[in-house]
This record gives sequence, structure tokens and C-alpha cells, in this order.
Amino acid sequence: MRRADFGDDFTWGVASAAFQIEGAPDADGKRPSVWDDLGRKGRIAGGRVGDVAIDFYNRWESDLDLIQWLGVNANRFSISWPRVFGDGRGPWNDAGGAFYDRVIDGCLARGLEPWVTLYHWDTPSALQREGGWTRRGIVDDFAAFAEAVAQRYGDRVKHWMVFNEPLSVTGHIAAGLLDNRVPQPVKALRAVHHMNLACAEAGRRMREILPADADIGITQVVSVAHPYESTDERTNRARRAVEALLCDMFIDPAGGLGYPFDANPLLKAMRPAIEDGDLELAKFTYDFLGVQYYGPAPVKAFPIPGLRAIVLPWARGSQTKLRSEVGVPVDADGLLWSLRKYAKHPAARRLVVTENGFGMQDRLRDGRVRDDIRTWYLREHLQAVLDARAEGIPVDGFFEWSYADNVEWFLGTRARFGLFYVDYDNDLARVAKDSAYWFHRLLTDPDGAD
Ligand code: GCO
Repeated sequence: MRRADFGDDFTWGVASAAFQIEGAPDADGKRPSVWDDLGRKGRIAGGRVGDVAIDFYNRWESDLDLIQWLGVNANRFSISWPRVFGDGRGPWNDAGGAFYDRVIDGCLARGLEPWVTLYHWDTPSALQREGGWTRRGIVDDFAAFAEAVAQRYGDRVKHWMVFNEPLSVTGHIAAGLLDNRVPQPVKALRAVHHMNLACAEAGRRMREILPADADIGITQVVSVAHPYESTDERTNRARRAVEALLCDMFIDPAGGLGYPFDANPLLKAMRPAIEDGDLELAKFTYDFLGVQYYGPAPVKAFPIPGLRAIVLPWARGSQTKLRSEVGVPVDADGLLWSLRKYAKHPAARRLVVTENGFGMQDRLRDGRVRDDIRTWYLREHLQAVLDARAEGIPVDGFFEWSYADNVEWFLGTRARFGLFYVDYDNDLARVAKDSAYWFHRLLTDPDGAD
């Protein structure tokens, strides 16, 4: 496999997120986020691991050097809302904002296009206490934050993602993980609608502020159901129901298709949140859909009298060969099917794989991390991207998650996704894993990598 196989217009990047790498929870006027609170409440494995994370706040220069060494031409990272915008509604915090000036300028100085995610889950604590995404008023709060960020960095940042994975935030709310541990599935479905409104409004306001060539996208979990196709109607109903829940209730409204209530009647619980005119407000054509693919959603239809189909997305004995150490089924074919499904979706003009990576508990032995399975995983999924491009599917970028091990949310630092190993027992030293050397060869050696 060679970089040249993907064409000169292809974007190669690595991805990360503020809370997972920065640390410095109180530095330079930063206000707390819901994830700082979760760490302090002991809800994250290892406790307040986010307070240091991998110390990117202080090590951003040497980390950008490592990212540059990989041979990528882009670096995806996120802005911490409470680091730059107080308790959520401003005023702008210049000292906090200056940190992202340094990172953006540092990227540009190293030939790394900054790809900026506006929101990667770190809701300001003050807004979370008001209800977070279950409160419709957050739509205006978020849009004002988006405007402020675009005004500050729009002169240097061309590529934007307004939101990272609304599905994940929805799951956190549904399971009651963000506050008092009381599951709130109905409130979560209504929060879906608020997120959809917020993303579209942020997109519109950014479009007004940013230069005409601004590239505005959104990242979504895209895990198509497995089996990827079937002749059995009950199975296909199950597949549609799962994809409606995991992907289409977020992507379809942006494309003017409304909500897939027919595919999954459970979604009708969100109806009280939908006000007159909302479906028009939820529309926004993104320049790209950020496809976040780790594995498919295995489904198995269980015929239950009176119910059209009940599905268990993570059915036991799923058809895929392997699961990562964080329990995600592995099947690169699912990425090709995902790219096929959204290739012509009205919500976006093109596709970019904005996250793909393999979580495992790497071990550092004799100064080396042997992670052949991660190299195999990356090669398989890059091949799926090549296959998609060969079919004429407009996918023109790939961001590996992540450049370095970091705080994997509730799992803390146990699950490792990085190309660089972070030695938490040795001053957070970064050590290139075997997969990092493979990725470096692929991107810098004209003969590519096997
Ligand atoms: C996600 C998030 C990342 C995760 C990564 C590994 O997709 O869940 O964007 O923050 O850390 O995907 O699970």
C-alpha cells in the first residue's frame, strides 16, 4: 500500500479531543466541564485522570513534532468550550483562547492543516447543571459559541466539524451517565433534536462569518448494521431500525429527510420536542460528513409476536471475526458499506473518515510496543477506503484515532488507541508503537508499506 494510491488530493490526519489530551483543567481562566466534574466524582476509571490527561496543554509543541513525523498533512483536535467561553455563554477568555492560537499556528508552521472540532463532549458544567442538551435553550448557547470560535480562528482554520458524534452524547444521557445515574432514554431522544438544531444553526452562522472556501462538516458515528444486506425482510427491518437509531436520526434531518420514525418507532418519543418549523431549521448541507467508523452494528432479529422486530445491536455471537479489547466488533467491510450508504446522502457533499482506530491494552517491553493487530486493522480499513474510491465514492480523507494514547472517557487511560504509547509511569513519555512506524513508512516512503 502506498500514499500515492490515494491520490494527491487525499487528506491524511490524526485525531484527538480536548478533554482526552489537554489536562490543565483550571489553567488560564478555563471553567469546568461536565467531564472535569465526572473525574472529580470518581466516575472515570482512575479518577481525575483528565486533570493531567497526557498534558498536551504543556507538551503541544513536541506532540505536534511527533504528528509531523508521522507524515500526515492534517491534525484534528477540538476546542474546549469552557476553556474559551466561560461558563458557556462567554465572555471570550483570551488567555484560554491564546492556547488554541498557539496550537493552530504550530500546526500551520509544521505543514499540518488544523481540522477543528467545535464540540467534543465537554459541555460547560454551568450549562450541564441547567440540563445540558436536554434543554432546548442550549441551541442558542452553542450557536453563539460557534460564532465566537469562527470569528477568532476563521482566518487560519479552513476545516471545521461543528459537533463530534451526537450519538455518543445521546447514549450518555440515555444511560444517565452524565449526572445522577438515572437512565433518561426519552429525554435523550429529545436531546437528539436539540443537538440536530444546534448543529444546523451553528453551521449557518459559521457559513455567514467564515471565508467562502470554509469547509464545514460534522462527525457522526457511522456503523451500518451487519449483515450488510439480507433477503430476509425481518432482518432488513432490524437493520433499518438499528441504523435509524445509530446514524439516520442524526444525518437524515440535516439532509431535509426528517426523522426515520417508520424505520424505528421508538424514535417517536422525541416528537414533543419538535416544534413547528423545526424540521426546516434542522436542515444544513455540510461540505463533508465525518464518518466515524470502528466496527459494524451486528443485528439479529428475534421474532416476537406483536412486535415488528426487536433488535440487539450488539447481539452475542455476532458475525464478525474479532472484537477489539474495548468490545467493538471488527470488520473493515463495514466501512465500505458505510461509505456506500452515505456516498450520495443529501446531508453532505462528500465523505471524510474522521475517526478509525483500534483500542487495546498495549504493553511497553524493552522500549518497544508490538501492536501488529493495530497495523493490520489500519491497513484493512485503508483498503476499504481505497475500494470505495475505486467505486467512485467521494471520500477524500482519513484521520486515525489517535496520535497518542489518551483518556478514553469512562475507561480512563486503560484503553489505548494511540500510534504513540504514553508511559503513564514515566512522566507521560511518548514511545512510537510499531504501528506508528508502519504509518510513517506508508506516508513517507515512495514504496509505501506492506
Ligand atoms: C468516539 C470519540 C473518541 C473516542 C474514540 C475511541 O468516537 O467515541 O470521538 O473520543 O475516544 O472513538 O473510542
